[in-house]
Amino acid sequence: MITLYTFAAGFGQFSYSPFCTKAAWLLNLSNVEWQRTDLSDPRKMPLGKLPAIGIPDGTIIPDSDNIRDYLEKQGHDFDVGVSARDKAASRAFIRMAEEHIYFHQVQDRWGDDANWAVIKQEYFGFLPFLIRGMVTRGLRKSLMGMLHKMGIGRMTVEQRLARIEPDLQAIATQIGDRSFLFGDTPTAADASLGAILGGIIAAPVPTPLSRRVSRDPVLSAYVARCAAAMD
Ligand SMILES: N[C@@H](CCC(=O)N[C@@H](CS)C(=O)NCC(=O)O)C(=O)O
Repeated sequence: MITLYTFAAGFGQFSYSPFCTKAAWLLNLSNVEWQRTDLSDPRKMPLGKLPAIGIPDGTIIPDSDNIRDYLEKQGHDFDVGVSARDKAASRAFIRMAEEHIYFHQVQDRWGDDANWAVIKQEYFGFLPFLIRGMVTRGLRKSLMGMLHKMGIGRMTVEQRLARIEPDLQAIATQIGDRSFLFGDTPTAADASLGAILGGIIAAPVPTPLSRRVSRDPVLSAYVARCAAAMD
């Protein structure tokens, strides 16, 4: 049996972390037997992050991309019927979601004071009260420093919305009148984009970005379809 090491469920999602949700969806699509183990501290994982899976020989495989690779090597094809050209586009959509759109979600959750007040409690409520404030202040400062260095943290909300808009339009155009990105059944790219857009919609306190996605009829219906197909 495979064990998925994941951050806890929250805000109506399989996990606070869209990468953990993506990994769970890939496992579901593969029809393998698996169980979840929730962790709050990923530092002992091979890459110091979640998700990771423990496979039957005892190896721990970190990173949702490596998890996909492992499942594919076990014989599962996530992209049945997807042409070579669409597989290339799929790779680009995954990267756009995971290396750009995702960080706007992080900025929304950790940078926005109203959301931070909720997630601080949700993510770190297990910490003893006496040290919680100090630990969470340090973590927030370090994450905001990273986003500042990336540039996202230097933008106004309006500039961030303008930056992400063409990405969202590209996704909506790709979906078009289909159920999923590359046809009427979910593929690997949907596990990634569905989880990341779902995480944005699930902001505990609505933000301009979460409203932009949740009010988009194509994107919000797509997120709902992904959740229904892969949960
Ligand atoms: N590329 C990784 C990204 C995983 C990732 O960024 N996980 C975050 C949660 S969404 C994490 O573990 N953060 C904890 C940390 O960096 O200390 C994947 O695809 O699995």
